[in-house]
Amino acid sequence: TNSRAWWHEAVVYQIYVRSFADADGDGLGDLAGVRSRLDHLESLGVDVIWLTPFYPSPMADNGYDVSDYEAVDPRFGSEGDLDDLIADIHRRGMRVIIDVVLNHTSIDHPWFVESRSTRSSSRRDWYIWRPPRDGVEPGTPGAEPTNWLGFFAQPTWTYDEESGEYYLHLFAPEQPDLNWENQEVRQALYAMLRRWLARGVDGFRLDVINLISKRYPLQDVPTPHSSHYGDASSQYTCGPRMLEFLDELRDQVFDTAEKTLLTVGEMPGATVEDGLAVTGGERPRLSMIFTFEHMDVDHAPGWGGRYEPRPFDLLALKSTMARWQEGLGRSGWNSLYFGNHDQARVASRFGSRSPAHAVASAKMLATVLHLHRGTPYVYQGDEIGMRNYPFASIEQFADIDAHNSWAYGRALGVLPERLLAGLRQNGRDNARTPMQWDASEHGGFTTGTPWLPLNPNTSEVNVEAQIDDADSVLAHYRRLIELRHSSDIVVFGDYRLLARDHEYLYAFERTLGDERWIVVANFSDEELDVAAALGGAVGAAELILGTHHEPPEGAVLQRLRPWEAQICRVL
Ligand code: TEU
Repeated sequence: TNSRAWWHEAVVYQIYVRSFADADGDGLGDLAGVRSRLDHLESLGVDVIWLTPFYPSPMADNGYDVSDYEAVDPRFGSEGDLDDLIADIHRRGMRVIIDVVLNHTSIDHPWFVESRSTRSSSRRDWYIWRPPRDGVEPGTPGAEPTNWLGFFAQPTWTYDEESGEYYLHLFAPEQPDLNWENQEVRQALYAMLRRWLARGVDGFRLDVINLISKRYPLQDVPTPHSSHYGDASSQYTCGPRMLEFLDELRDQVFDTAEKTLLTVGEMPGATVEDGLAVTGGERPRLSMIFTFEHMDVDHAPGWGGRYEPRPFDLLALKSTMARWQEGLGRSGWNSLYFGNHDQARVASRFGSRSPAHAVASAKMLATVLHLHRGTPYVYQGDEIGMRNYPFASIEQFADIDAHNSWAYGRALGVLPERLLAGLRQNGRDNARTPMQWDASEHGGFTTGTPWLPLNPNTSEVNVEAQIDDADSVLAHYRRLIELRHSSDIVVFGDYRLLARDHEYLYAFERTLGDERWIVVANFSDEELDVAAALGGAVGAAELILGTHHEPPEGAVLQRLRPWEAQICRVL
């Protein structure tokens, strides 16, 4: 590991601002709401708060379509609210990182408005414009400059009739990609980031930062026979100039800060080698990255697989986690997450199907995650065991990705029941229903009408019900965070996966100097014989922290009750 930085030991809490707490009663979370709930975060013990985009935006993608990088959308509050929030977070000894979307802007961003105004605009080249394909009527299917399918199940090109060209957008048409080849674009972004540093933020979460370098010349990709458009990820994932651009970012922005920053790059499709190149070496480019492999273990392979759910595969989860732990072990650094605003709730994905085990499995999943080597991220609501929403029809979804994927699937002839099943299981809105603070009608989230309904389980699953309960999921999260803060081995210990081929047991060891810890977790509704699974030889051990209130009968590392986890020190 490169030299010790504060963020190695930190735990980050992700706030999806529109769903966290609504102070003004318009049904949408806001910055004043976040400020009113800082007690919760402080008592949880987290070190860093990550705020998802609060900037002015037409909200085609809930704020990931930014029309002004340096202001606050009035729906989320005022400039003053933001400064007050940053000051309060700092006063409480926590840090704050903001979510910056550098791959694309909104179509309403002044840069794009100018770029699209005329072909000779001085900002034309700030985005990626191409003429229609020869011999096909512009604006009709097949006339796109390349046959790429975008992230939200749409072609990646939109025709601008006025100027007679197409612009590229890997996400929604409302999210045109910036042209990072143009150095004025890069300089404008760096200057903007430096101004945020001056405003006191402690780092950045960099949205899809590994998609900024496209492979030129842009070209067609193979297509499946069912479609005109194909997976083009090879054309822009960790592209040829990515490392060079990240070097610039580090040299011209991050390294100019007066403090050590936490920088975390979101990198769908990144490999372990990419992760090492970015977070390892003498001068790491970013503190850490978000990888996606472990989030695909219950998806069908390939493009769009997330809405063709597969049963959870523990063997796949263990081996992908271990590969990243080992791969980034010596030089790089991992981020650890099982959920965010783009993923279904982990308790519903990897936990027990049986309500009797809901609490145990939420605690167990947290135990497994937090005992890996890396910086853990807690997604809002996971600390109380929030679960998926029981969506019953496509109309109940708000997410652009849900609606586009539905339309795309219907056009290909996929049955509605199948599409709905996929969206119910893995749709992003599962994680976007409002935070459950108490058992009142709207969960204490808002006095108005929430933009997405509260999960009907709010009456049982909420912060108020858990806050004084030592057996709660919340109390267990507090203990896990405290454990990390008080034990170097949790932060820096080496990692080794045990019982790799066991179907229900997740077991690993952490070692630091003479110290050796073993973590075991039972991913099943049945009792599990750990001693047999580990092949006996562990020796005497003591329990440091377990998920279950009643201590294990007899010695630790012997039997695990359903969804039990034990963290043990080998004596
Ligand atoms: O996500 C990018 C991303 O790769 C996915 O998680 C994406 O949401 C998924 O593949 C869609 O099926 C980031 C943000 O976290 C996400 O909320 C934004 O929608 C996206 O970038 C565009 O800015």
